Amino acid sequence: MERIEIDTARGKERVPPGQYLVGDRWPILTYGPTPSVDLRTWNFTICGLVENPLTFTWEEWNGLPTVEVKADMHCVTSWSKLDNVWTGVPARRLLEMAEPKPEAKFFSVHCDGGYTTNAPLQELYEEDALFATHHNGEPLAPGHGYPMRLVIPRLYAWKSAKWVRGIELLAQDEQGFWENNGYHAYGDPWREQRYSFSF
Ligand SMILES: Nc1nc2c(c(=O)[nH]1)N[C@H]1C(S)=C(S)[C@@H](COP(=O)(O)O)O[C@H]1N2
Ligand SMILES: [Mo]
Repeated sequence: MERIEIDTARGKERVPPGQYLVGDRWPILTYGPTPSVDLRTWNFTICGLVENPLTFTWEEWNGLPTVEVKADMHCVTSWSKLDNVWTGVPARRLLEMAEPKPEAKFFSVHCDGGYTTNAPLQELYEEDALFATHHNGEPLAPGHGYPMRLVIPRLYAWKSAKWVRGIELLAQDEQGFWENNGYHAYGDPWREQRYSFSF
């Protein structure tokens, strides 16, 4: 397995402005109830502007190559959790298999429970973006996204969708749940892109 240790801050100050550290604690931040997931019917799809739309069963998903990524996590509500070790499928490997069309510039994420989020497609090519099944060597707890979540460490954690079931590649940006409710479309913690309005 490939192992990547990420300087999430990319040489900038490690903890972004306005954030505090939670130490070993790991808050659960979910809008609505924790969905219960049945692995026998679970699948994951990649669709939209791709040459090869793909669907994986849980068994197929577990046959894909994995990576281990050590990275920090920053929630827009101001907590940060450092040095998380995530294990899962590198997002860029998935894109290689699906072959995005040239006009694909954004993606939208769909989750059990109806949550959605969005970002530029470029974010999924970053070496630390992955679809994770494990955190610090343990399968994800139900509240943290079991069986699988997206992790995009360089953006605020609302982009790291839990219980993820699919991504759709798009030519135009399509706002997700929090983006439609006042959060920033992009969400860079070092630029404090918390909200799409200013006070
Ligand atoms: N499906 C789904 N994913 C989600 C959320 C959610 O409400 N539903 N909350 C987001 C927010 S706001 C944050 S900060 C992180 C928190 O992840 P955690 O609960 O594992 O700490 O999950 C993100 N992913
Ligand atoms: Mo959050």
